[in-house]
Amino acid sequence: MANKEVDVVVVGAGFAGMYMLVKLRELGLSAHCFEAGGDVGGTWYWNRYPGARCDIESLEYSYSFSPELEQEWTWTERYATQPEILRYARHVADRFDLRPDITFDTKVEAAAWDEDTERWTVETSGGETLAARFFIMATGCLSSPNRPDIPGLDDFAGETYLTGLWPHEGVDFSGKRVAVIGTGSSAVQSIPVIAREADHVTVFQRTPNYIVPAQNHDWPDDTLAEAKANYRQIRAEAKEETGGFRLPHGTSDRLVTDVPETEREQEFQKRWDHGGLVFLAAYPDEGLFEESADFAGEFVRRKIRERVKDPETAEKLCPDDHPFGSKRLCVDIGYFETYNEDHVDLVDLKATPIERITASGVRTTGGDHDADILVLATGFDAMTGTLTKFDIRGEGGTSLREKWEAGPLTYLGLMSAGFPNFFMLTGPGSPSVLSNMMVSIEQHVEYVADILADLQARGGATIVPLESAEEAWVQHGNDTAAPTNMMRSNSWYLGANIPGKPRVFMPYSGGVPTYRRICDHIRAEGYPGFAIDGEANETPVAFEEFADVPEVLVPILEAMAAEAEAAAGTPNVQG
Ligand code: NA7
Repeated sequence: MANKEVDVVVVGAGFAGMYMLVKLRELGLSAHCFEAGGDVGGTWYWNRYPGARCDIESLEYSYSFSPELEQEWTWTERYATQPEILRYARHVADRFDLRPDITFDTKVEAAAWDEDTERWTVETSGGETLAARFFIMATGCLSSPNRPDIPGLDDFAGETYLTGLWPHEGVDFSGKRVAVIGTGSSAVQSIPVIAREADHVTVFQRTPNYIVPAQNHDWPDDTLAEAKANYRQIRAEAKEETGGFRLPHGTSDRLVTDVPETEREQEFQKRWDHGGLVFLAAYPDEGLFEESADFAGEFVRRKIRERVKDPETAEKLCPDDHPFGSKRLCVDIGYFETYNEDHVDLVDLKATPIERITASGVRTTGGDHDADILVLATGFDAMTGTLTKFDIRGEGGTSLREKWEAGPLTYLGLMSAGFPNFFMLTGPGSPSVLSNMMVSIEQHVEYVADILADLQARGGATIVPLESAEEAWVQHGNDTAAPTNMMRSNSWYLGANIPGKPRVFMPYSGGVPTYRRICDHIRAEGYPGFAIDGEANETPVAFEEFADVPEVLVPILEAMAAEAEAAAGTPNVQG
């Protein structure tokens, strides 16, 4: 029996959960949020490893919903550090007085839909049972750190840390030999900072990554003043870009293969000098063909060879087994230069794989590497890892975990058939990790709030997607990702980093503006693909008609779709 009744239970007090609380209050709904951590901030509460910072510019990785908040908060650096982002999250919690509606250090353990009462019964680790009309997961996309299954991990006699679960009191590396496993974003950010303190650092690299410089700097006062005067414009521009962040250099309307070498080099150099993720998307075909991606790839490799003095180490650091842009592009501050230090070594796990962890360090087929501290920068069970940890049961006791055994099934990455009144903010099937999370969070939160307001207005009680709509959405997601290079690498977008995880492309790759237009269309048309109070709207939605394909790519994509259709022997709709 529930001992408390609310309109909405929200799980997670990161940026999605906090804004959801703000919107639910505006709607006059009672809501309670449960947060496993001791404070707000979500990913920025847990990921406190040295050097942690955002790879989206601070002026864009921030809430846009409150002009007053925009004006009163001042970001100090171009790419905000984790402590600064966490301060911002705390400021938001205080400013909007959110804490009374959040229970910290408490997990939601199970949630089940009760068909008779049309309520979710939610059980928490604190022993509470709540009845709620709506159940919203704001649990983030990268919130289940991956502790790798390396033999002997528990035998290590020194200290072991996961970057995604970093101790709040920090770690003292001075005088220590440190082994870092992994070379993704977290490792790229933390290694230069750890190396400044430690006696010796050995980096264990399985896959070299494409990495571009952040060109970070403090914000000059005049830039900040100008941004504060133009925030509406900044937000509007970001929302119209595929990734949800501004591209000051845009994307060429020509194919990279059609551009003369000198012009291409100048273009890449301009973006390199600008710094950060704008290096992506210089040319429209880069994301589609390996040969096209390789122009940028080769540019990055040349830069690595310039930055790393020892040619053998430089070669090991050069990515060559996946197309540029097919895995998350990393952004660095002095990463490659760290390998020029005498006390920093790189071990190429492709040549000498890890055999086991021993009491004294890491044993590879090439020998033993002693260490006092082991840092596991080994990433996350992304996008579905957290959602499937919970025991969530929908109609007829169906388990979400079981339903998703072969991969996540959602409509719009927002809801799942058979789970009424259950929402996932930035869930699998939405742009999420392929975008500026702040932009996608705000869009989802506002969309959910609109759905709840529409339900309220029509006196409705339940909303649930139709299986047919879910199938169509999953198909559309697969069709959209199919021609891209992202299908040609072992990335966490595909679950490839977690042994045994189904290889399914999880985020929606159609881009932020296209996705938003689809969502807005569905709302404007009276929710095709959903059943409201049991009344199904089966009007099909032609998702592919919303695609925003650069003109130069239209004939190419059409030809690729025709080829795929011929190969499959079935009609294939290609956006
Ligand atoms: P990532 O990008 O998933 O990186 C994890 C790294 O750890 C990557 O280099 C992996 O190699 C490596 N890894 C994982 N498991 C192992 C084992 N068992 N042995 C050796 N190496 C391993 O996670 P991050 O935390 O760095 O970044 C996640 C996102 O957070 C990032 O994109 C930003 O958006 C913020 P692999 O490449 O799989 O061969």
